[in-house]
Amino acid sequence: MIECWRWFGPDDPTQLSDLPQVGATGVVTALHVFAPGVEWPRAAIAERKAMIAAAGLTWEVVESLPVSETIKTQGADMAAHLKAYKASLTSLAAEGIETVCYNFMPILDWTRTQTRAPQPHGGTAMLFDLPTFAAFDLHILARPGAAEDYPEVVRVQAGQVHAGLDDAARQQLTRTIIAGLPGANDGWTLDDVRARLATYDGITPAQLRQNLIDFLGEVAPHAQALGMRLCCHPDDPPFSLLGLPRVMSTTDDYAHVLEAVNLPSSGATLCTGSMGVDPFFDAVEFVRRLGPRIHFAHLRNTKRLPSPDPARASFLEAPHLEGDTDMVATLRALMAEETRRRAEGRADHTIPMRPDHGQELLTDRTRDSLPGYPLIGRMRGLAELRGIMAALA
Ligand code: DNO
Repeated sequence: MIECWRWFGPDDPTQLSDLPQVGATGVVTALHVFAPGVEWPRAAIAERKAMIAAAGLTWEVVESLPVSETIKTQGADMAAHLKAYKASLTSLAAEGIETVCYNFMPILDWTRTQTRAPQPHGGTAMLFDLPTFAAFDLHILARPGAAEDYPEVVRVQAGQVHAGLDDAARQQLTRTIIAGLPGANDGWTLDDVRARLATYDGITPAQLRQNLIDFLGEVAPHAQALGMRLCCHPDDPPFSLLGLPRVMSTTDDYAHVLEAVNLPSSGATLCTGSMGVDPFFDAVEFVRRLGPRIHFAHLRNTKRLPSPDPARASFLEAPHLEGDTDMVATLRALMAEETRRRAEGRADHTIPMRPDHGQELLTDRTRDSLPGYPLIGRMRGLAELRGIMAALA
């Protein structure tokens, strides 16, 4: 595996020059200043690449080259956005960057209800609590029709959660859900979300899946010709939120889309944390079925918590070896896939991975860090994963 680290660019509180000490050789980053739908200029890509190379590291994966809402909904400017997407791919390929992660989640990217929940060991972890999310949806966003999306027991608990929130707590929850997570929709307001929700009126899961297939039908052949690998990140969490369709939540979802656009350049990001929230998800089976098309791995762990809705779990971001995913079995499967690729003579036999997220531990709590992306917590995760990889090798 190529051991990578997500770095958010020059504003990231962790410096590139720190990364050789954490043990990573590869960098996962994006040009976050460009809005979805805007072409990334080749000069800006080259500048970022040089910055990374100057620290003795390699830019292994773009995460993300975001797919605009216009593309997801097939809105009016779609042709221009697709053109920009392909142009960005062309420039990335020209700079030698071949792996590009994206997601197809409507409106909200990854979602949590608490970013720093105190843990018994003294550090903090991120949390998704379904009744708290429902309190936001039903009582803060006050989305029309939201009540139909929750069983009564969830509505009752959501009412109790909401009654216990003061103004500051309501604002905090709103920020956490819609505007607070790195790489997501920094800075949206409730009204922005309401306006965007309206653009999904009438878009069923089947339609959104078709839109994803249409998007890939356009960009995957282009990526293939450039020798690139696109890898779709799963829905996080792997179920519908705010009444929106989500279509990349299960292994079957991936199998369907990768079959529909059956090119090596159309691949998957295996994210054990996102998909592992689903009690039926089996990471080893994912690798067995889709191994040749896995272009990137996010290794992190989640622990399901009791939830009043059996179809939508609450969960905690666990230490990397302590959640519901069997990390040893997952790495064994991924490393077997690498061996298979080597035997086949594939140039991309080594799969980039990164320790995804981490709990805030020790000095993380006194440093500035982005939610989910603390230095020490992720470094602990990477160290544990490296230990497993060394033992398996
Ligand atoms: C959260 C991340 C996501 C991910 C995007 C990929 O930490 O895993 O923000 O980067 O969904 O497009």
